[in-house]
Amino acid sequence: MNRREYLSWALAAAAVTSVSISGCRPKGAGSAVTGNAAGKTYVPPGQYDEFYTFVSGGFSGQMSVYGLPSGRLLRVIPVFSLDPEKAWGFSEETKPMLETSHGFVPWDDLHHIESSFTDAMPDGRWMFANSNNTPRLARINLKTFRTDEIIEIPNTGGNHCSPFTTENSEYVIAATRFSVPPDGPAGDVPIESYKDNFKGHISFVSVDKQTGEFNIAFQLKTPGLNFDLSSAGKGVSNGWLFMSCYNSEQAHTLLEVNASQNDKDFILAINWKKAEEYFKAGKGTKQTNVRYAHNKYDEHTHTATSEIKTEVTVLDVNDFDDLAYLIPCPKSPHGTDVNPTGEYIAGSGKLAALIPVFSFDKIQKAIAAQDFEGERYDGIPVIKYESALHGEVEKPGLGPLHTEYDDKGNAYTSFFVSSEVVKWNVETLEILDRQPTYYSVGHLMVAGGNSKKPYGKYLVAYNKITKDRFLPTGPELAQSAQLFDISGDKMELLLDFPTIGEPHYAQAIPADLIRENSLKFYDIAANNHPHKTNGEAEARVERNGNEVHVYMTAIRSHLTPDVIEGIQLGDEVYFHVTNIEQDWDMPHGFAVKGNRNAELLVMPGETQTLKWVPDRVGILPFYCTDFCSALHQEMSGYARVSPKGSNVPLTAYTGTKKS
Ligand code: K7E
Ligand code: CUA
Repeated sequence: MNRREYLSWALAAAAVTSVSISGCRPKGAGSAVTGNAAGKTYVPPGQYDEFYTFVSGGFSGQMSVYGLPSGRLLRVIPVFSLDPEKAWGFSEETKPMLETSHGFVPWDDLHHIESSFTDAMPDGRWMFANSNNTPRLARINLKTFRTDEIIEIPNTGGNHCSPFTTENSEYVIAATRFSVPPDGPAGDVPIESYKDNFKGHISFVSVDKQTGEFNIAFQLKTPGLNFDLSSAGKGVSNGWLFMSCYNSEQAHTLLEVNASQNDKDFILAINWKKAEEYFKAGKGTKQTNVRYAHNKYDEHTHTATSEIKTEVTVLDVNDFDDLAYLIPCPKSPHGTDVNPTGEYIAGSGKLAALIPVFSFDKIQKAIAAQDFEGERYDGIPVIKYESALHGEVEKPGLGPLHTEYDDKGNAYTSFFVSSEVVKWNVETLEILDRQPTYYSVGHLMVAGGNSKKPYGKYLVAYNKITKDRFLPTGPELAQSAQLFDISGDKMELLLDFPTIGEPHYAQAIPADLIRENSLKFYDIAANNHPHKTNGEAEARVERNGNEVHVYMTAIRSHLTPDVIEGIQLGDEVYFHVTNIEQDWDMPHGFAVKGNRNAELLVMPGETQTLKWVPDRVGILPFYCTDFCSALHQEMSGYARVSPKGSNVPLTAYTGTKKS
């Protein structure tokens, strides 16, 4: 099929789908489950799920945590977003986490989640996440289910191709979605000079083995391609990296048409071990006109810091002859997914009518034999398609996006346009099964499906459209997840459940890997917060100019102090609340009437700060927002605000008034 034929075919197919879903319910839509499906997802009250699943929240900027197979929502973790429930981005301690070189950026578009790996298996330590809009990477600590670190990525416009990690999470890889001129004043160029001035950058962000701390080790500068998705080699292909690229036309306007001209775009194969060698040998160039924020949350001070960095080391792939190779890949590839052994790489051309599967062994042989096309692409050798190809999955469906693998040598590819998941054998490329999704599946996830030994058993399709699946909720309907049992020959639909925001990629981790290490409370003796209150005897108020600092403790069922007088209009009041409980699941909340930010939710052993600028004279009550005991309603107090210059002395107490 040529491009024109294909497009009309795809459009016709899409039209059929949309007619049927906006008209009447498609046949069998509601009854696609068999009798024992309920039993397979039923986790009786009081029992635990088998897997934790970490799901991207798309344009909500959050990450949500579900149990599998129940589909129970366990937690929503703010990452690139504000969360008034947890005061994320509102408390004084967490505000620095959302700082960037552009200033405070309280929102982003989180697409991909990848776990930290040891020996190509999830190790239950961290989750990594990307922000697509203002390019950043985050690290979420699986002991606390909190975002511990965010680093901004320079020379990058849209951090979509990210965060994909190497076999032992030596690096988290982040590549630019939009090629742009490098950061700095030289970026002021005519946009039509794209082909001369726009470049891609691939960042290698190292992860400290002990602490997890990020550091941008180096960047690779590439021709002006748009990087979409990536997968690091593992097993036989460890040391390599495969990234899908579109817009090989290097168009700068009307990409819908102009970036869909070429019959094939590329998968870029990078020898990252070589790149690391060159970097360590000092072959890179220091670029000193970049600015990027590096934000860290310290679990002992319970406080984040933000630092602007100004230097990055860049290696141009064209300065070396053995770093980068292009493999032609049909029609605007999206996912590029390496199988568990590391030998096969599935490409997914969004506009292609087949799935090309490349062989790592053949790629290596082609490189050794210089089996390249006559012309380089912007300096990079192009391996001949046939020389890299293991084979093609024929007529798999319409609009392939992503592929995951099971533990039995099978692959599962999502098809957006034809709304289905297709199972095929990686060796024989034979199609084994197809099941409809409701509707328009984007990413899919097999438990452990990007590791070297997938857990198999479950597949979750993450769908863009739900239409008639759930009760209507106005113009916007929830996006959805659909759980399939993949333990048999045929996939079996078990469950639909809504997601938080738009789901893209997800990771499932066996519950035992995380459960045992989950933190129960912060050790109060190790709390080094500068405004910690060591027990009720130290609770107090202090004035420093127009700043009033309240050193407050919380324990069932009172706040100390609970009577505060002497605050004046024009003051900035900082409530530093220390939860002095040392017991699991015993947070206390804090809110004061008229505060214009959020509540605090303070974990046992932790100190958090709420800034309050009173706007009126009077008595303004405050209280604990988390129903913590039978006398939770009594866990409250009063702040008295007087006019500026009033002679009411600053006092605070609980119980007996101090003289
Ligand atoms: Cu990973 Cu959703 Cu950004 Cu495909 S993308 S769907
Ligand atoms: Cu503490 Cu309610």
